[in-house]
Amino acid sequence: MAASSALTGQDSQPIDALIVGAGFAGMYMLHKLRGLGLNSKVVEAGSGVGGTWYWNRYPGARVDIQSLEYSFGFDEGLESEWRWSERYAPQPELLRYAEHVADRFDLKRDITFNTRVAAAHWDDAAHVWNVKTEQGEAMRCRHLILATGCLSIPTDVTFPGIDTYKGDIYRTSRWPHEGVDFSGMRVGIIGTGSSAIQSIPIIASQADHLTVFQRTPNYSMPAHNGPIPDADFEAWAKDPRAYRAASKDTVGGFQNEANDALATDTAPDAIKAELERRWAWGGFRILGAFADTSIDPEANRIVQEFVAGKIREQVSDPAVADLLTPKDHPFGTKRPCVDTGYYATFNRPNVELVNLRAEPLVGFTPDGIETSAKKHEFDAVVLATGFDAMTGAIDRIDLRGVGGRRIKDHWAEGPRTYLGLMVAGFPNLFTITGPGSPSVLTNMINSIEQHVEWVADCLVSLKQRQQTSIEASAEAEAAWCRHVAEAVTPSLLPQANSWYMGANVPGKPRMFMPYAGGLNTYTEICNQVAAKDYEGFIIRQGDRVLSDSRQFTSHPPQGEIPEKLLPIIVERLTAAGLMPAE
Ligand code: N01
Repeated sequence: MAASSALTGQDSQPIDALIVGAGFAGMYMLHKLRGLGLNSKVVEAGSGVGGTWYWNRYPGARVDIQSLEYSFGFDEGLESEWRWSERYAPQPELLRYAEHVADRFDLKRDITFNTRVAAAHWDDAAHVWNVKTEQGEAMRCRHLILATGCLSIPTDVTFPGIDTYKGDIYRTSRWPHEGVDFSGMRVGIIGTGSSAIQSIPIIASQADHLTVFQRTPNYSMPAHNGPIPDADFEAWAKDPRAYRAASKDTVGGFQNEANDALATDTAPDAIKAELERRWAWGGFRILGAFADTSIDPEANRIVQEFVAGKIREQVSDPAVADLLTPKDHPFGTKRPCVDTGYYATFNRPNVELVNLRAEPLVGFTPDGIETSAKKHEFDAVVLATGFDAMTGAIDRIDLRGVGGRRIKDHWAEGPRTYLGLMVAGFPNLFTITGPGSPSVLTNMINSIEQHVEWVADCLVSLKQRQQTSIEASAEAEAAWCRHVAEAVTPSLLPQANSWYMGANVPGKPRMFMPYAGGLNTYTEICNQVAAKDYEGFIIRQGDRVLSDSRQFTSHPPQGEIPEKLLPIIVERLTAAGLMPAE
């Protein structure tokens, strides 16, 4: 198959690997490959490193996994010289950390900034990727590694009349580097996801008046942020290696005191005590309270009611508290938010909540926003309207594999991958934390480390054996997609209209994109696949097929499933056609 015409004609020697994106994934990938003697470069759309933490500079932006765990563990020197100031580091500190990593490992000399990849076409004759940037540069590489982030491309959402609006519009995900001071302003914000929930308390404290336009409320837990308690730091510092290993050996890639007990088997007083203890601890801790809340609707309702009670405790107007209480999705089926003072912000006299379900948004006017009930005047409007998650940054690239097949066509019914790492028909293309991997259901840094190390081992293996290409087989890809469905179907996760499901982007196929089987299970599967000589992959030397292991037979370890939950699980798997009916 000849190379597609648009991107041919380069004479230069291909580099070993081109990495797209200089967030945490791209930086570690570069460092790792460099250390292995592979000639690698990075292209990055922004003017600096940091990815998520480079772009999302809105007020209040901070991590929702504790910083002791949301940081690299691959280098003991890096680990020991960095001290986080707070349990949940704020965005400026995370960006400083990213800069520190780049400087410490001298990464910037191999990163081209302000450059966005527009197209990448596989040349089946030369076994290279021909890459073109929006800036007009052409590059050739043997391996193309997309470290483009799961939440990096904002949705295309727009509103009638938005171009007529005379005030300033800010997107949380594209916040001005110089910051924004809302003092004395009338501000409107659209959206009540994590970005809005973090920024609303701070904008409210600056602005004269803040109007929050809510379509769907979300669950949010208090961060109880502050300096890292000495006891926590000491537990970590005693043996960071063991601490990190323990974090990685969990479902979510962070330590969350997972409890085996079932809420439906626990006495009400004991349930309350457990939920109160976890609420007081803060953040995601409440997610691990009981083993059945993610599966059994009755158990989930117990936690929903507890959180609804907490919202009522914090919001003085019962009608506002009721509006802020989610009713359309089970607890934990959208990524819950972690806040600092979110609910109490609605007690401020300068904050107003507009329920867009009752008074739909009509559009923008030159002076502000119009709903079916009223015209609101604003000096500035903030859009916290979310991302084209998991696939947006990948399928916006004109990516073509064997025979010129476009990734958009391959993914027309939802993203299909093998292990969330590779796509059938797209040789030597790797996705870091791609769809089909645990990624956004986990502590991203631990998922990134696992992926980067797996990919690096794979490239070393190819090089040592003088192999030219590796490609997921169609059979293994299909088997993995089925397993991804099997992993999520027993849970309540598919019941929410979440961005995990692609539900926030009109026309996007509905499919649960991340792998819900847990980071620990997933890591074991990836290791088994590699140990079985890259089972499920087709490996070539030139045009000659060396190893054609099309099947994926590695089986995830079976955890203990409480007997009481088995009927629910069997019923859901059977209804989804993933288990034969008796
Ligand atoms: O985006 P979202 P986000 N009219 O999609 C609303 C991560 N993150 O940027 O739900 C009116 O959650 C939309 O309403 P609805 C985290 O994983 C992490 O806040 O579609 N409203 C929703 O309320 C998170 O889950 C942190 O009805 C419209 C909001 O906009 C993910 O990023 C911080 C609308 C979008 O919420 C995404 O969070 C921030 C319209 N036309 C983000 N279109 C940390 O804490 C959309 N909305 C680490």
